[in-house]
Amino acid sequence: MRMARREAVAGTALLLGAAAGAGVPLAAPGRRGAWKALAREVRDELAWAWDHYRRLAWGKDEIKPISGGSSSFPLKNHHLGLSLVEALDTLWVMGLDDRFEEGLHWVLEHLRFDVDGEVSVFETSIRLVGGLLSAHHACGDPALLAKARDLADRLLPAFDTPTGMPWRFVNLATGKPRESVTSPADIATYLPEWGMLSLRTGDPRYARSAKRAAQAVFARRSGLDLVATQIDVLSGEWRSRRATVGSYCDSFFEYLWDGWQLLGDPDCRRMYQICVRAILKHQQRWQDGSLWFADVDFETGALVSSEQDELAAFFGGLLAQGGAPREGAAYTESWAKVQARYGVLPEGYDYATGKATQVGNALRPELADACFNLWLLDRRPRWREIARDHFLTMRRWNKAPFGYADLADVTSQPKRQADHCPGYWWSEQMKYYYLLFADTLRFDYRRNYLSTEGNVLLGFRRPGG
Ligand code: DMJ
Repeated sequence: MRMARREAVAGTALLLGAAAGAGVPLAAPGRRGAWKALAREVRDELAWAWDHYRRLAWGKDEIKPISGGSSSFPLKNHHLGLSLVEALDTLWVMGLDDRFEEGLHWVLEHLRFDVDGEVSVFETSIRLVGGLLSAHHACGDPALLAKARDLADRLLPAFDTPTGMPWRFVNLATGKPRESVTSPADIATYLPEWGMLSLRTGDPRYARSAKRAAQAVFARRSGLDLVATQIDVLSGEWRSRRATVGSYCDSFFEYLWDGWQLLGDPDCRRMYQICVRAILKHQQRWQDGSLWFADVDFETGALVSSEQDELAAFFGGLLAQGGAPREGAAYTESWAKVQARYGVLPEGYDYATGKATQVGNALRPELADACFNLWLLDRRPRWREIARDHFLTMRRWNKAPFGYADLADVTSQPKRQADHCPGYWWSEQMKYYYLLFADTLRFDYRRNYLSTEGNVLLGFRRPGG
């Protein structure tokens, strides 16, 4: 979509403000049009990337944005249109209706899950079950709900364990599970999607399995109320001692809160409060005026590591949602400082040494996710500004010939790209930016729910509906 001249100028002013780090009063009265112009720029980028995907990788899981090739995930050597499914509700909320319709058509005509191959239960659920459910929420087509249900039915055999915690992988055709040692995030990131499935189909098995799995992790917390990163779902024994808010545990905490927020389940709120109180007590660290969360031994609370996963950057938004807005804001500001320093966040950062420990960037959405959730709560312009910088630096560094790419090294000059675009790019940051900047009538800014993958399960407004 082309911008009118006035809007283009406003968009450029935003750009200059960010590039110069000039602290332009972007949210002052009268600048509303500038944010909307930026939203159009976000939409233009998504449409541009979709058109390349349409031409070069239609129905494939992931486009390779530098070479124009493709890669499969979550199955090996078989494609399920992952990026297409993840993009659907983003296209819809942006009003890219023709593209939404062509994607929907592909799903209805070509997407089948009867494949003799093994998938990660967690990744398949958050991305594909969630993507189909949010597309169903957008347009109401019952075939989308049927497909989400078919896929969840193929994942369900993984939950058949003595503890109720699911195996890590399952075969979509045979239901054969594999890998009993897995993480709290893999085990307990189901409730919102599977709760919605139960509500919409009337079949309680989905919500029941999801809740039982979350409760099983919670029941095994330590005396300090902390959980660790690895557990055996057959014996129920922990296989690690490291408590973290990053990778392996992140969305376990998120979905405890979400079970309350979306489904109104008070057990989930209680579990969330107990877990997060313990994190604030045992993992909170202040370094040079910045708040971080250390990895600690889950039974003694002793420091294990000061290295932070970029994945944990979402946690500021969650803290604020769960009733700790000061800590949520401070933690998000800590990550914003790292963003200001590197331009694009590195995958790993050590707050004690002030150095990047993993220099790649997998086109991550977490800081924009936190900004979105904080902004929904307090509407402070600061969150929009951090998200704006996230978008502009991503456009500067991650944009490749045929789409958006991971970075192999955020510290090199110039930053080095890698030939991969993850499916979540289509579902997460582009949607967070757009919703933050657009003030769209298609979204209810007061009553909504976005999943860990950015899938909108509540809050869409149909035009004229
Ligand atoms: C997404 O798939 C989800 O947000 C998940 O919970 C963890 N992070 C990736 C994106 O980085």
